[in-house]
Amino acid sequence: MASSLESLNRWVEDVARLTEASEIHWCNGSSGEIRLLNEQMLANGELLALNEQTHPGCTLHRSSPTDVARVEHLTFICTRNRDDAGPNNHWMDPAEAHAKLDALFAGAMRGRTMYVVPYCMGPIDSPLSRCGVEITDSAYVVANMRIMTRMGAAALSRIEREESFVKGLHSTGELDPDKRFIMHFPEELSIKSIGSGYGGNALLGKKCHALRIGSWQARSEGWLAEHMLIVGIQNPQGETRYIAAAFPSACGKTNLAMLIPPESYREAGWKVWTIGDDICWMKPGEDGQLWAINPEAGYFGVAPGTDRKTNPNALKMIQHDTIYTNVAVTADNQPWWEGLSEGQPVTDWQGRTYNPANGPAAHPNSRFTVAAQQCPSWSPQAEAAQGVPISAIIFGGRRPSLVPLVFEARDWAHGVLVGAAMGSETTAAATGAVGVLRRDSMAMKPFCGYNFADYFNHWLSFDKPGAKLPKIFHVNWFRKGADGKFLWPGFGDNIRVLEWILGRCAGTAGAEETPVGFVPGAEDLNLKGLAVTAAAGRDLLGIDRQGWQVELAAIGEYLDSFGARMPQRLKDEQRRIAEALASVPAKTVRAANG
Ligand code: GTP
Ligand code: SPV
Ligand code: MN
Repeated sequence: MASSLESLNRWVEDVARLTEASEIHWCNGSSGEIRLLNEQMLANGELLALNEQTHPGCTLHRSSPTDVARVEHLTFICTRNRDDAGPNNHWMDPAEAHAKLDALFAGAMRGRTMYVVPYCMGPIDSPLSRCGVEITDSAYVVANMRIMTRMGAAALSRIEREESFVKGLHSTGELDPDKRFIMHFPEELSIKSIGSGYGGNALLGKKCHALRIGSWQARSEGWLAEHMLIVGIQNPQGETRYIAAAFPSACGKTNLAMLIPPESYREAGWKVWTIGDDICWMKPGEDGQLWAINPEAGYFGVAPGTDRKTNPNALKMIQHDTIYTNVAVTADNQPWWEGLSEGQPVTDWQGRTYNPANGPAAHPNSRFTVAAQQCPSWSPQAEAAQGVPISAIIFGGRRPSLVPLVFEARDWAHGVLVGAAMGSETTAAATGAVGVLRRDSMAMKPFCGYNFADYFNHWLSFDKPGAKLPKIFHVNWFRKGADGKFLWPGFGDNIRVLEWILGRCAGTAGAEETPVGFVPGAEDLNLKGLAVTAAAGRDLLGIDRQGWQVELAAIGEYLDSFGARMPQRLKDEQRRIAEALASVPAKTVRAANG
């Protein structure tokens, strides 16, 4: 058997020949290496220094103004059989995709250094972790990968021991949106990305590997690769329970992962532990529970909206040794974005003198890159090789109307339908219109590397004898009133909803049974000290039967759009709920606790 190292060396040689890179740099991940790279980037303007007194070790990167977000229309899954990619993905024949991309990569690194970046997704000694190598001509990508993954010598030696690794080839190319493609070859465990230097398009360990290729590997190996945060909630008895939550891009994962509970909760002894803010890999353990790791080592978080009042942990975490991308700066060279209550922007994200007529000072999808361990609520369990056991899975999205603050699925199959039926308004994390409601199953619409129908089937398959599966819930922090304002305060107060969720898991919290699922009554949620009016409370927790009938019909159409591959089990579940909604409303039934 040819060793992984031989295959890696051969690939590196082939790529160097194709791209005509003038130099090859194997990254070892050392601090000396990154210091040198940073000095080079500061010298050539790829990075700009920020105020060293207020933000030691922080830098700013301004991307090309047309390269500021993921590009879903240019992202492809290239499987031999088109149906394996499914209607949820753009598809291209693998041979055609290779030919197209190789033509673009030919000579693309002329005069540039080609960095070979070995990385490990997940704790270096975890059986759940998987390795990859990214070849890139962007030093900015290397600097980000060093924060976001376990990058360098340790990853390389794991790769030497293992049979396979994911090959990711990246070049910024000409940063031309017309010559930009993000291609995935799950059958070959490889990725080719050209024409973008931005986030999920370029840091190939993240969405490309850990989700699109990862979800494919997960299906064949019996685990799940999900767009989920992982958070530990410690109750006043000192017990910590772990929750995984899938919200679409820019819908609150980072914020929930590091929330600070309100004072009354802190005084009572509640504490929050951050494991991950974007991606979760989980696998059934011998005990039947789902055990989860965060495959990432850092956070690539949304800057706008991050403030002392909303997310003080994040604000503290990004005070030093952070790479900022596309934020604005103040007169004394501090990073600034909309929603930050201190400071005034003088230079916008494109480096122009700030003028409100040009739009926001920071790009709405401006980001910070920071090591996970800098988070004040970072949990040492994030390094645990076996991961953490998941007690509850939460789905959620931006739903200005209809969907209540929280509800619980009856069982696993219903929960899978709740995830599959998720809808959310689009955000600035991807190019295109913002605020358009679309289905985003399990928050994986842009990230599932195969046919959603097969993916739902894979989810359903976890429900088998001996499984101790988490309960599944749905939340909506984004319900709006007639005045267009959010009805729910959100952020730290979301712990009130998590308390109910964990109470349901423990069998101690009450609920009302509705066709949509179990919903807390006003007396089941702790709303003490909140300015939520009784009317807002009714809106937040009520079920509008007529509205839900329309929703269920739309969900039925959505399931049908996947054709014969859609599992009958989910269609049955949809029909069961639609019929319950259409029947004469029974008197509210108080569900037994738990
Ligand atoms: P990605 O990194 O793109 O996957 O995003 P994310 O899901 O981690 O979203 P994030 O936590 O960064 O939040 C995105 C935006 O939503 C920010 O501007 C937040 O301020 C805002 N937000 C997060 N949580 C809440 C909440 O509970 N209520 C309200 N109203 N806004 C929130
Ligand atoms: C997202 O869009 O969901 C992100 C940012 O987390 S990116 O890395 O660009 O995918
Ligand atoms: Mn994300």
